[in-house]
Amino acid sequence: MFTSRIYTLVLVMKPQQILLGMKKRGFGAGRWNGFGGKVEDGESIEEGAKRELLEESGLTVDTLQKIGKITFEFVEMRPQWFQLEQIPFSDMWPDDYYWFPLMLQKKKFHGYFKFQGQDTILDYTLSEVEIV
Ligand code: S76
Repeated sequence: MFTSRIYTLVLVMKPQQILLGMKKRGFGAGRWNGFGGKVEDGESIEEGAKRELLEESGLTVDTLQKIGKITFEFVEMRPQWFQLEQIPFSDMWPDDYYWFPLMLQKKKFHGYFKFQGQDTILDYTLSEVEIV
C-alpha cells in the first residue's frame, strides 16, 4: 500500500478562459498546471487551497467550488490565461486530458491515476459523482 497526502489544485476560470501557471522547478517542472500544494497541519483543505492560490498566483477568492477528488499513485512533482479551446494538454500532466473535459462541463468526479514516473499512466479510473 502507500501512504497518502492531501494536495489541493485550484483552477481559476472565466467564461471562455482558464488560468494556468508554468511550474518552474521540482515535481511537474515544465508543465502548465492549476495552483495548489500540500495542505499544512492545522489548516483545512479549503484554507490550504486559498493560501496556495495566493502564494502562486497572487489571487484571493471568497469561495471555491469542490469539483473533484483524484487519487494519484506514483510508482518510485508566470500565470497565463488560456482560451478553453487552446488548453495546452501536451505540456500538462497527462491525466488532465481525461478529467478537464468533465470539469469544463461542470461535472463532479472521482478519479484514480496510477503513474510510472511523471509521464506514463499505467491505470486509471474516472467516474462522475453527485457528491465530491
Ligand atoms: O493537473 C495536475 N496537477 C498536478 O499537480 C498533478 N495533475 C497532476 N497529476 C499527477
